[in-house]
Amino acid sequence: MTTRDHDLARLLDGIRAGDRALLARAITLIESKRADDHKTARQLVQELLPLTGRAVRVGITGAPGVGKSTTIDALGTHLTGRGHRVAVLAVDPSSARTGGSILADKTRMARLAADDNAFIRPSPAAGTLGGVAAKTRECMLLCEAAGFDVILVETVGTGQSETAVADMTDFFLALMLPGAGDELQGLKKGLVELADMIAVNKADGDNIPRAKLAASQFAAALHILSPRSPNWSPPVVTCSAFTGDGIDTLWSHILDHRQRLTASGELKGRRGEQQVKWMWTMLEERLFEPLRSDRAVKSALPRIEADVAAGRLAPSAAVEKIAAMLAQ
Ligand SMILES: Nc1nc2c(ncn2[C@@H]2O[C@H](COP(=O)(O)OP(=O)(O)OP(=O)(O)O)[C@@H](O)[C@H]2O)c(=O)[nH]1
Ligand SMILES: [Mg+2]
Repeated sequence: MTTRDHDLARLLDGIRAGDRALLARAITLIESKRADDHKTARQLVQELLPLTGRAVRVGITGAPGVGKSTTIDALGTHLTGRGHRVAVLAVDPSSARTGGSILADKTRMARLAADDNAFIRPSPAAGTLGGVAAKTRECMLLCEAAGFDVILVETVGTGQSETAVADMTDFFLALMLPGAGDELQGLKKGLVELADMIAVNKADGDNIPRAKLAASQFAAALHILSPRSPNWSPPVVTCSAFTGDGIDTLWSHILDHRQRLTASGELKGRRGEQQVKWMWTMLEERLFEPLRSDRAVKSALPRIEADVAAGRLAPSAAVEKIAAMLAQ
């Protein structure tokens, strides 16, 4: 047995036993940029695949500062209190996520961070969205294999990362602020097509009437748009991550959704489609890899781009040139 095989066996055993330290180490392997680690990471995911798929996967989005992390802390703690094991992951491709903001996340999720039945993993360091999302998805599988039965994935409210997270979760929750009337704050068509529930957060103190007003406006707006699923009309609720009001209702809607989509077979279909999409995303990443790693191509690209921009080189000729370099 090589050292690598030995490491793999140790990680597999550790994850199966629900060991969070070894889970964290396995995730580091998944996020590694070293080619030889990739192979071990693939083996790890493949081996653990039979233990995955049973968790409730929830994506949570919303504008910066809307209270995603605080809500995750409240919801997660509510769930661990009921015997669940909760893993929190993040997708943030802009992620020049510094130590500072990771620390900020841990303080926003102070209760969960100290909870033995929770596991928090910040977004992998910057990469392409496809890359970051693929890694998050693999982390999710490892967490499931380690016995976490609820996965909460936080993402910033930008269109592309929202789609990526909706593509890896069963339920997509959009958080909003009580400031009603502000052109229905980013209630963009795209988001409505993804959201399985809208929750107006910070419904506490003086905010309560404004939160209720916002909720009724969102409900009216949703009414005229066609929902994501034929089996589910997205509810609009209010909550407060501070007081905990409405947090249990979030969960009961998630369970209700799960029950209906399971009964209709839609959940199974959704997950199947997600698997296929995931395959394509990984294939694209894989095919693009030589472009990013081939030294000759990398050093030639700026010049080629400049030539194309200046009209000295036709785009089609540039493609030929690059393809020829890659084929060498
Ligand atoms: N009044 C009130 N404030 C809240 C509530 N939830 C969060 N906040 C505050 O809102 C601010 C942002 O909270 P976060 O949980 O960090 O928000 P976020 O959406 O995760 O922010 P980013 O990750 O930076 O996009 C913090 O100061 C929180 O204390 C709430 O329910 N009520
Ligand atoms: Mg946050």
